[in-house]
Amino acid sequence: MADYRLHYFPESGNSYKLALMLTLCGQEFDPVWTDFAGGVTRTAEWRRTVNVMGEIPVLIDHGEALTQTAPILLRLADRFGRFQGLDDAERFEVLRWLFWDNHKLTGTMASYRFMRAFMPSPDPQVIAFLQKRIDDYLGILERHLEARDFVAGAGPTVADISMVGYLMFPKHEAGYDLAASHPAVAAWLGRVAALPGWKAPYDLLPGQRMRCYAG
Ligand SMILES: N[C@@H](CCC(=O)N[C@@H](CS)C(=O)NCC(=O)O)C(=O)O
Repeated sequence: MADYRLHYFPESGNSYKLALMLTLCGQEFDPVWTDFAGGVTRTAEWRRTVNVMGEIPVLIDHGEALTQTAPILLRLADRFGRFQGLDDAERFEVLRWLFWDNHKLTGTMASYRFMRAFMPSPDPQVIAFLQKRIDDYLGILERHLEARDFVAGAGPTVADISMVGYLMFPKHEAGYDLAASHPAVAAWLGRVAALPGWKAPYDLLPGQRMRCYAG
C-alpha cells in the first residue's frame, strides 16, 4: 500500500490540488474513487467514519485521515521542502493567497462549474450571480499576474498549486477561454503546466466520470 491514499472524484479540483502536489513532489498515491454524485459524502456513515465535514478530498497520510487542502498542502510543502516560499515574506503571501483561493476563487468556481457542467438544469439566476463573482476574481488574478510569474513568490508555491485547481480542467466545463479573456492567467497556467512531472486533472484522477451537460 502506498504511503498516501486519496479519496477523490475525477471532477474535483480540490482533489486535483493534492494529486498534483504529491505528483510534483515525486510521491505516488492510491486513488480511491468516491461516489460523490451518488451522495456518499452526504451519508451519516461517511461523515462519521471518513470526514466529519462531509467533503472530498480526504488524504490518508501514512494512516492519518486529513481534510482541507490548504493545511494539507502546507504540511506536504514542509515535509518535502518544496513550494513553501523562500522567506517569511513569501510565506505570508502563500497564506494570503491560499485563504483568498479557498474563500473566493475556488470557493465560487467549484460551485459554478459543478452547476453549469454537471447539473441537468441549473438555476440561471444562481449561475449569473456566481459568474459575476468569478469574473471579478479572474480580473483580480489577471492584474496580479501581469507583472509576475507566480502568485506568491519568485517561484511556484502551494498557492499556485491551490489556485490552478479549477482552472486546468477542459475549458468547456467552466466555459472560460482564458487564453482569449485572461492572457496573464493563461500564461501562468502554462508555467505551472511546464513544471517537471505536471499532469492534467483527468490524467491524475481516473475513473467513472459524471455526465457533462456543458457543450
Ligand atoms: N475547503 C475545502 C473544500 C472541499 C470541498 O468543498 N469539496 C467539495 C468537492 S470538490 C465537496 O465535498 N463539496 C460538498 C459540499 O459542499 O457539500 C478543501 O480545500 O478541501
